[in-house]
Amino acid sequence: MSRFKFTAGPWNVNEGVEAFGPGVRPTVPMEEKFKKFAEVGLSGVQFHDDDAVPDMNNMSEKAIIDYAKDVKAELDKYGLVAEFVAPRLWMDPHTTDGGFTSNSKEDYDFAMWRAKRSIDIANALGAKNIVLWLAREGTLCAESKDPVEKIGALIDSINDMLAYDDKIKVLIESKPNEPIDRSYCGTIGHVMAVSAATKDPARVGAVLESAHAILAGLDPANEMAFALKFGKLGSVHLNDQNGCRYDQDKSFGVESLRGAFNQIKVLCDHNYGANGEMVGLDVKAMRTQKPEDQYRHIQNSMKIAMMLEEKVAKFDKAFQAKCIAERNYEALEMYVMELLMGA
Ligand code: GLO
Ligand code: MG
Repeated sequence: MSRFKFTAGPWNVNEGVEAFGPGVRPTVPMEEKFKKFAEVGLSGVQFHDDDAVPDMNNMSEKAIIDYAKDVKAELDKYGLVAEFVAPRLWMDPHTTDGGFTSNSKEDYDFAMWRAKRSIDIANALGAKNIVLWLAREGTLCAESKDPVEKIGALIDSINDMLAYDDKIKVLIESKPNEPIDRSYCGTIGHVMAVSAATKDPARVGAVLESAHAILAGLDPANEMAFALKFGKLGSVHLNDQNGCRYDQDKSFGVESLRGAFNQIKVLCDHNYGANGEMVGLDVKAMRTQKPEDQYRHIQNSMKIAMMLEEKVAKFDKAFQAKCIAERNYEALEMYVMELLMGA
């Protein structure tokens, strides 16, 4: 049994499309994903706005809400909750140059329309959070935008979301690059600063994804800790990453077991989840994986997280205190290694 409630997004079960090759697995219908998510032990689902309401660009505001209500009924059927809704502002032609920081007023308005519809969809699904993964908010050509002005535009857009709904929380998912070259919210520190500059900082928090911290050259557990200190860690995307390259979304813990242990440790030590926060697994199956067993990466990630929870429960705090008192960090480090290796 875990202390955490785990979630994943429909995009975490996919066809295996990448930049150098097409899909290799058949598309799985949404309801089938819900059914499987429940079977493998997830508590909830994370959504992009158009995962929930695929044709939303061509629908009225009322039709979007009605459609989302039907999705909610399907979630109920499988005993799942909706964790968040994220406007997918990286696929549409209107967001080629970003949305909230686009140089085009029309594109900015489109992004705001999607953000507000995301809030409507979140309310229909019973989700308390909007997630902003700011995929294209930044530059491909550094001189194409005034970064000071654009960070202001991002803050304005969040203020507009907060004004649209007086309960919704906005969580920014930091990432330093990809698909954009230079992003405006690369780390948790950036997210905290943006949060503090909004009209209601208590409703603007962060999502920390392990791989994104590694891409920024930072330690995921330390990044989580930073947001936890400010009471602003609204969600996490656990996964793993083999160094600084494209965003890999590997199963949690498969590259750095000690790094993964420290993520679970900081979450446990600081009672993450006590206010309803969930643990998202933003993991991708290898392209080699066959459709018959294409939920395995989610199951593995959850299992590793739970095994690490047990390691955290076993962690000998008295021995840690002794090592700290004697300033014998070599002994403490070896203790952690033995704990993880089962020696
Ligand atoms: C990609 C992100 C992405 C988001 C998701 C939710 O790098 O991690 O998977 O988490 O779109 O907004
Ligand atoms: Mg993510």
